[in-house]
Amino acid sequence: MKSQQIRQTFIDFYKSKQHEVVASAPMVMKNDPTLMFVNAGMNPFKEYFLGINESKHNRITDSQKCLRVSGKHNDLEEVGVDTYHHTMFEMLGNWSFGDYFKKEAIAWAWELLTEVYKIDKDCLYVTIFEGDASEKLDRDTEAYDYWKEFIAEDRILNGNKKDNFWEMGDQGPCGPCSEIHVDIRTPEEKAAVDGATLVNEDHPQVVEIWNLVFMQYNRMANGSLVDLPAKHVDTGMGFERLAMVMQDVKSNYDTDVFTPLIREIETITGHSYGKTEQEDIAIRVIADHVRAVSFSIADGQLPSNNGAGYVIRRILRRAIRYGFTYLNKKEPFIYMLVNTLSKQMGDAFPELKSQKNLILNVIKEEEQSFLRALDSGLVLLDSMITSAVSESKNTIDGNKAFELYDTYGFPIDLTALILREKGMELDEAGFDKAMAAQKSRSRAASETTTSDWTELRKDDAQEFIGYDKQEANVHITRYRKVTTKKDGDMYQLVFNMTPFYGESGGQTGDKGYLESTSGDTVYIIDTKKENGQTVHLTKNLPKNLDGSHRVVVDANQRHRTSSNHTATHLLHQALRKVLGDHVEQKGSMVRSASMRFDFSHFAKVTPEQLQEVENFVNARIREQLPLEENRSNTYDAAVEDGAMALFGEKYGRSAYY
Ligand code: ALA
Repeated sequence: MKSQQIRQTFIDFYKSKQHEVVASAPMVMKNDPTLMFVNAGMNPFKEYFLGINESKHNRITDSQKCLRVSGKHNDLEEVGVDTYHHTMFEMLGNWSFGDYFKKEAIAWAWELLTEVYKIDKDCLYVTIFEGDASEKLDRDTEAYDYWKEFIAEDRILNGNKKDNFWEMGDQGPCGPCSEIHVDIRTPEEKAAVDGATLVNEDHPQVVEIWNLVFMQYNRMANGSLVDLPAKHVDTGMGFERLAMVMQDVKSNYDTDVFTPLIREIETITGHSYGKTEQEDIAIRVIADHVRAVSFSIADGQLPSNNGAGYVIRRILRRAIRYGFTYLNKKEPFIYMLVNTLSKQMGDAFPELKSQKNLILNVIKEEEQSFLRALDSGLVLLDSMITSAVSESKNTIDGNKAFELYDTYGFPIDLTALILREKGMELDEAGFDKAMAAQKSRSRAASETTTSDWTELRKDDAQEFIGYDKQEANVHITRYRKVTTKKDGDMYQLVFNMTPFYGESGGQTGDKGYLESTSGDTVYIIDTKKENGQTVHLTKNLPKNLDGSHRVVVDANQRHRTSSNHTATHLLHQALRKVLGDHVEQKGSMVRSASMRFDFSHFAKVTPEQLQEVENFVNARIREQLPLEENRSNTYDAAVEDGAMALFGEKYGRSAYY
């Protein structure tokens, strides 16, 4: 089976089990401060697990683009070194929101693997959670009993909390899980060593392919577990690993997901895959990383100097650096792989086709500038070596090496390699110390502690009324404290309904105030959207949290901000008209006093074009177009009517449901 068909078979199977098929959400996370990137298929559905909002469909299936390069789930250092970890990968998933639970999840997983994909039962092992006394959690005998109906008991293995209790992050939804592992070694290898002893032991041919998570707890800020309002299923199958099994090869990189990229790398660099370990690692790193970077750019996250953009820049630099050192590529070449990638995956992920030119240009530009930095770094390192030699030293000071790394982005392993070649040494302890000091500085600066929500009115869902009203009498339904080094203590308040617009779509959140019946007033200094709810930020809590409060939006500010928001859309239209249809919005920041609009275009805009854009926008404003709203339109109908969907945006529920 080709990988396309493997993906489709999964989706079709769950469709036949009454699951709604949805598209992958963008890989770059918005509206969740705990995550930069989607690191598991369940992230976009977090609000349903926590019971904040209700999904229209209680069964969903998809193939979600994931990136595991930061935070709790981080595979970056393994990538390329082994043959089965990736930065970006697809997670095939099926979800039940308060509907079916362990029995069906297990039975269907088994049916799909053994009857549809026809994977040999003798290759399979499963694990169940063995329990954990410190958490007061029992062994998952329920899952054991369901598995027993399908698989010999000596193939059902106990797993500990690390492997068999899945958590999204330090806080949030979690639960025991049951993993399915495959053993694809040769019969001789299997005869020599029992596969059961290799499960979860980092063997490249005895790997986990699917994780069935039985979500039933919420991990609180103080580390305790509380029951979720309902029980859910969250499964994730590694698409590339499944392809390895189905295509009967021994490495993810030997499947048709990767071979076209690897052939192309061989052609461009003149190095063959399968010759030396170092070159193979470099080729795998590049084949993996070009996917991660391309998908991120398509989803609107360009490489930059901070936050998620910096993570992307580092991934790309890791690829450039492997090419530079082990494949001897001193000129940009990774961008050339984008054509192959877009051809191969563009049907399943059309954003790769429509954004191809942008992806290609951004990568090329990054390659050029990093190769230049590497060149300057080499010169600097050379002068460090010369001065060390003139002082008859054969060690380069760790602080200096750190400066090279920190200021010029020069990779430390490259410094070490060059020093070794010149018979010099690196003061590794000094480097590690400087690195640790910097990490602790930046950790302290960004440290945030978030308390759990205090629920005042558990059953009230939130309603947004801000399109029509800028004042309302509301109840506070929940609140919590957030403490950061920068802002000190702040409070987040959620109301049963709100006229406040939470920051989204580039528009900053509303400000205003809340007044209690006693006259006590607190200022609302910002409004954000988080996991599907609107959260109001205040410096203090109202003295009396119960009862009704009058909340008032700063109408002037909102008016100026929404005018600027409209202006971004006019500007977008003008740019496409004047510069061409290739212009895509790449981001925007809409405030009350100003707006910024980022867009893709490959030349400098001339003063004449700029004038034309300005004239177009001004003419539209003067036309005083009548306001025509169609709020309850579905996403598809809106696109049909000519609305423009922007890549990288998740359009509320309508994009999914
Ligand atoms: N959420 C589960 C995982 O990522 C399926 O492994």
